[in-house]
Amino acid sequence: MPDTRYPSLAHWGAFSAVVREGRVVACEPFAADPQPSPLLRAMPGMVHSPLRVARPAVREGWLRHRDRLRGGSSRFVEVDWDTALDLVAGELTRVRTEHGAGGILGGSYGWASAGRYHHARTQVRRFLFSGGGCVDQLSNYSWGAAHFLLPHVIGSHIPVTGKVTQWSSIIDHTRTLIAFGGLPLKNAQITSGGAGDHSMPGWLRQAAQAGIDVVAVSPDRRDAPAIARARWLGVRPNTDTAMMLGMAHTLATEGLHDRAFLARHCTGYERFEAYLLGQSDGTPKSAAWAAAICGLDTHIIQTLARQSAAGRTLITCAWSLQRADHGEQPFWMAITLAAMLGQIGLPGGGIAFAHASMNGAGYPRIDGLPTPEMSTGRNPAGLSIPVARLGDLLACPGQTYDFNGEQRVYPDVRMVYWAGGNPFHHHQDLNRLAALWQRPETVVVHEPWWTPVARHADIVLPATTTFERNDIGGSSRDRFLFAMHRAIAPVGGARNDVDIFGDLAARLGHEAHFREGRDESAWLRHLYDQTRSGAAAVGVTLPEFEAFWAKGHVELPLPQHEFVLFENFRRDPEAHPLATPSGRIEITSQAVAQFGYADCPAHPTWIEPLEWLGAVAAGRHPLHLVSSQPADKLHSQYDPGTVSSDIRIQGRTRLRMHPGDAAQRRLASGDLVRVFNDRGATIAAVVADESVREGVVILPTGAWFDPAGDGTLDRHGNPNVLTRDAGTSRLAQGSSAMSTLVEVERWVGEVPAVGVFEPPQILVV
Ligand SMILES: Nc1nc2c(c(=O)[nH]1)N[C@H]1C(S)=C(S)[C@@H](COP(=O)(O)OP(=O)(O)OC[C@H]3O[C@@H](n4cnc5c(=O)[nH]c(N)nc54)[C@H](O)[C@@H]3O)O[C@H]1N2
Ligand SMILES: Nc1nc2c(c(=O)[nH]1)N[C@H]1C(S)=C(S)[C@@H](COP(=O)(O)OP(=O)(O)OC[C@H]3O[C@@H](n4cnc5c(=O)[nH]c(N)nc54)[C@H](O)[C@@H]3O)O[C@H]1N2
Ligand SMILES: [Mo]
Repeated sequence: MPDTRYPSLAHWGAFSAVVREGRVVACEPFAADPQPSPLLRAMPGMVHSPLRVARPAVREGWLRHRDRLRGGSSRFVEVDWDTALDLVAGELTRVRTEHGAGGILGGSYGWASAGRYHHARTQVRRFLFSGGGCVDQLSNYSWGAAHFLLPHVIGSHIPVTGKVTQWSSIIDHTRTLIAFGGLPLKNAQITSGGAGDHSMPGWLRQAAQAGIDVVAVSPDRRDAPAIARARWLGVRPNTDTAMMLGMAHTLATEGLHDRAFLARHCTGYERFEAYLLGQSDGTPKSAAWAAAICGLDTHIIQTLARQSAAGRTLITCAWSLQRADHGEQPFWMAITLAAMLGQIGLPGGGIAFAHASMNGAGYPRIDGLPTPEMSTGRNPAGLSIPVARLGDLLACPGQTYDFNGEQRVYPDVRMVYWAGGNPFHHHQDLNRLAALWQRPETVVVHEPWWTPVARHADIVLPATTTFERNDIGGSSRDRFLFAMHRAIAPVGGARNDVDIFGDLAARLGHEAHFREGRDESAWLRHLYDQTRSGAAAVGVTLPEFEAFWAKGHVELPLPQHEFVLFENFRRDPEAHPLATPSGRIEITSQAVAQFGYADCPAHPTWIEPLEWLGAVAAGRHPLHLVSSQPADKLHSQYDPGTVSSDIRIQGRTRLRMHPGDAAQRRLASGDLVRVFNDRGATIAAVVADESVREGVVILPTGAWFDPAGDGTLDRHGNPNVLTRDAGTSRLAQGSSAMSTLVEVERWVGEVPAVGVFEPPQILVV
C-alpha cells in the first residue's frame, strides 16, 4: 500500500503525517514553513509508543479501598469503558452533592493539542461548567504576573501576548533593540495553536542586515543569537529591575529623559523619580548601585542608557523575567524606562514583549481577524484560583489570601479533574505538591500517555492524540489556518476527550448542554464558519469549509497598515486614552498603592527576591537555577521521544554550568550530579559551558517527574523539585519558578535507573 499524507498541526508547526499500513511513520514539515522545527521528529515514535495508555485504568489502592496513596509507582487495574465512566460519573455526582461545585477542581491548566476543537483543557472546562461548575484556574504560568499588573499600568494585558510593534517597523526604524531575556531561537519553535511560518529566524537575520544593535540581556549567552549579531550582557538572574533603574537614573541625572512625553502621556513620574534619585529612601538607584546588584559594569549600564536616548530604541521583555519573585517589577520598570525614553508609539520604538518567548510576537496580522476558538462557556460556580496557587489550594482550604486587591478564600477541593496538562511538570516544589496530592478523595486524568500526572491519578482515561481525530487550528501570530485530518484509527482503546465527556454528560443529564447538538464534523464546520464570518466582518474573504478542508490550509492576507503599539495613544492621548484610571501610562498607580502590598508597591521598585545571587553569602546553596524552556521539546510533551533522548547523557537531562563553577566542584562535562536544595534533589548530567554566567546553572524544564523511593529525589532532571511554590506577589500571585538557589555536587554511589519511561504495572482482571 502506498504512503498516505494527512495535513496536521502541532504547537511546534504544521506538517503532513505520513501513514504506512495504519502507522504514522514520519511528519513532513509544511511546505511554506521557512524554518520547520526538528521537534516534529519525535512524534511518530510516540504515537505508537508502549507508553500509550491502552485502556481505562484505576489505581489499585483507590479501587480496593479508596486510599489516597498516589505515587509515581502505583499499580493500576484495567477496566472497561463503561465501568470507568460509571466510576467517574458516580464520583462527580457524589462530590457535587456533598460539597457543591467548590468540591471539584477543574481548571486543568495545560497546553495539550494545537487543534482547537479537541483541545482537552477547553473541553474539560466546558464539560464541568455545563454540569454545574467547578473551581477554575485563572490566567497562566507563562505570564501570570504581567496579566494582572499590566492593566493597572497600560490598561490592558494584550501586548504581553505578543501583539506588539511589527517586525517590519523594527527593521526599518530601530537602532538599538534591547532584549531582556535575549532572543532565544529555541523558544521560537513554538506558538500556541501552531505556526505555519516560523518567522523569527528570518526577522533576526534582517535585523542584523539592517545594522540594528541587538543587545541580549540574559544569564545565558545562547539567548544572544549569532544570526542577529546580538551582543550579550550576562546579567545576574532576577536583577533586571535594578539594571533598568540604573539606566533610568542615568537618563534622569543627565537630562536625557523625555519630559514632554512623561507629562502628557504618563502619570506619577515625579513620585517614581523621588525614589529613583534616592530622595524618598536615601538610596540613589545610580548605575553604580545597579552594577553591584546585576553584575554588569557601571559604564555598560550608562552607555546603554545614553545610546538608547540617542536613537530609536525598542525595549522588549521575555516572559521569563516576570516568572520570578516580585516578577511584576521588571515589566513595570521596563515600561517606565521606555516611557522615559519617550519613544512609545513611534515606529520601531518603545516597549514590547514576548519576542524571546514564542514565535510570532510582532507578526503582521489584520486587526480583528479571528482564529478558530472553542468556547468553554461560563463557569456557573464563579469559583477560581490564580493558576499557580494550586499547592496552596490543596494545602489551605478555607483560608483567605490576597489577590489583585481582593481577599479570597480557598475552596475545599475533594476531587481533581485534569485533561491536557501536567501539574507534575508545570507546578513548583513538586515534592510539596506530591504530598498535598494525597488530600483529594479522587483524581481523574485523561492522558494519551503514562505521564507523571497519569501515574498520580486514581482513574486514568486513555485519550487520543491529534493523529487520531479531525480538528482545526491556527494561531493569531501566524498567517495560516489549518485543517487537521485524522490520519490513523485510535491507538489501543483510546477515545477522544470530547467523546468521553459526551458520554459522562449523558450519564449526568447534561449532554444536550455539553454537545449543543453537534458532532465532530458539525463542530469543525461551525468553528470554521464563525471564523469565516468574523473574517468577513474585517473585509477578508475565506473559502467555504469544503475547499479549506480539501486544501488543508488557508493563507490569510497581511495587513496594509503597519502595527505600532500605542501609535494612536501617542498621537492623541485625549482621543485615545489607555484603559487605566488616568487614561495614561501609570508609572505610579494609585490603585496599586491602595492595595497596600509591601511586595508590590505604588511604582516600580527594586525588591530583593528571596532567593538570588545577592543572597547567597550566608547560604548553603550558592548557584542560581534558571529553569528555562527546553530546546528539545514543548514542556514535558514527548520527553521519552527521540529528540529529547538523543541529547540526554546517561539518560539524564543536561545541566549547563560555567566551567569555573564546574572546576571548583571538580566536575567535568558528562558527570552525573545531584542538584539540590532544602526542597529536593534531582540527578542531571553536567555540561561545562562558557555561555552560562558564573554562579548560574541552567536546567530546562520538561523531564518527566520520576520520584525515587525516598520521596524527595527525582531521578531524571526535573527542576521543579527544586523551585519554590510562592506567588510573585499578593498582586498577581503568578509563578515565581525562576527565583531558586541550589547547590550541585558529584553523584556518588550507584545511580538509580530512570523509572518513568516504563509503563506502570497493570493488572488485567
Ligand atoms: N520551573 C519552571 N516551571 C515551569 C515553567 C518554567 O519556566 N520553569 N514554565 C511554566 C509554563 S510557562 C507553562 S506554560 C507550563 C506548561 O505546563 P503544561 O502545559 O502542563 O505542560 P505540558 O507538558 O505541555 O502538558 C500537556 C499534557 O497534555 C497531554 N496531552 C497532549 N495532548 C492531549 C490530548 O489531546 N488530550 C489529553 N487529555 N491530554 C493531552 C500531554 O501528554 C501532557 O502531559 O509549565 C510551567 N512550569
Ligand atoms: N522549545 C520550546 N519553546 C517554548 C516552550 C517550550 O517548552 N519549549 N514553551 C513555550 C511557553 S509555554 C512559554 S510561556 C514561553 C516562555 O518564554 P520565556 O519565559 O521567555 O522562556 P524561558 O526559556 O523561560 O526564558 C527565556 C530566556 O530568559 C533567560 N532568563 C531567565 N531568567 C532571567 C532573568 O532573570 N533575567 C534575564 N534577563 N533573563 C532571564 C533564560 O536564559 C532564557 O533562555 O516559551 C514558549 N516556547
Ligand atoms: Mo507557558
